[in-house]
Amino acid sequence: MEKIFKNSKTSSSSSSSVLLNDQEEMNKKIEELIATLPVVSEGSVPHYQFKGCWYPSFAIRGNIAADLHFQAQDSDIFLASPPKSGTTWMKALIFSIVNRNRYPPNERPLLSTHPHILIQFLETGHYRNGNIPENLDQLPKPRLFATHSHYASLSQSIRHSSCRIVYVCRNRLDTFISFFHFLRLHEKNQPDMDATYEKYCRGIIGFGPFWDNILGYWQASLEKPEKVLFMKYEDLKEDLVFEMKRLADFLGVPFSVEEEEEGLIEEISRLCSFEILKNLEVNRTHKPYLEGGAPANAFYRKGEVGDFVNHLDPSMVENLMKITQEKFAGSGLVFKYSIDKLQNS
Ligand code: PAP
Repeated sequence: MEKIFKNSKTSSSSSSSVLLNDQEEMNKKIEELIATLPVVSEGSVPHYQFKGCWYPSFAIRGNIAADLHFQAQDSDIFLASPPKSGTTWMKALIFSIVNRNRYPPNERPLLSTHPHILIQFLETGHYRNGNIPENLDQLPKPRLFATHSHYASLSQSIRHSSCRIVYVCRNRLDTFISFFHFLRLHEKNQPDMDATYEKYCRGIIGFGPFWDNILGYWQASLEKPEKVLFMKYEDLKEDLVFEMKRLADFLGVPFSVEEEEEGLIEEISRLCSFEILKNLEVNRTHKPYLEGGAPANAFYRKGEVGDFVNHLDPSMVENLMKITQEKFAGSGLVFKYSIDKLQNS
């Protein structure tokens, strides 16, 4: 079991109300703050706890920088998700829905650009390594961003502006298996299934604990449905057209009757499908999609609901189901573990 170290210099893990615009000052502030955070150093990379969320070392500086610098605009759209929950798919869908009238079908940017480039993460993209980006104001409106952070750890301007947040999550068993395979694909030291599972169940995993990640957005979606749309991977798999209409309505760009009749929803859903995206040249390569990022093809594995049965033994399934049920008790949250049998929990 890992030791969690807490530096006792200060307990400052809250965001500053003063925005930092100077890179040198930013670097100093980040290092000062990091020195105060609880850290778990065992495993593939150290994890730091900031505002209740565990950040892998490659994301913590970017997250703090975004927290101290990013200013949301009312028209911004955020995609939030725990890792391995359908982020890549939702990036493709959101980008395509919002920009559907900007490009003819054969010039859709998705055909030549990785979804993770079209909508970049704040913490590992725009603010990568704590760098202050220069071009945020020049991004086309609405600006599209992504984050794996918890709702409670989003900067105040994101939570309190009128920007919209789409949240996608997935049943915990498939998410775990997807995560484990992702680590196996690109970690130098091959991860051990039991050790990874144990950390996952304790919540000390990138952007975990998963229950806080999910419950924060679930609660926000119930309190502010005009601000947070809560979606599930399994629902997308089951009825994509229905979910795409729900998404477009929420984003304020509903599909018109003419668009529906022309088959535009089906055209976009096909373009964003696992089979099409996975086989595009830009997504097939083993090269990182972004300098220092994971290989472009690591985001497409099987894309199925229920694959966990092929990898987890029954006691692991039972234990994770039990944790999920306990953590989500009373919330009204239910997940599907198999599309065919509609087995809920
Ligand atoms: P990220 O958090 O690192 O960005 P994310 O995209 O959320 O990863 O999750 C990857 C999972 O989504 C993979 O699931 P699997 O390991 O169980 O196969 C990946 O295959 C799946 N995925 C990616 N694109 C699609 C898509 N277009 N349709 C359905 N599933 C997809």
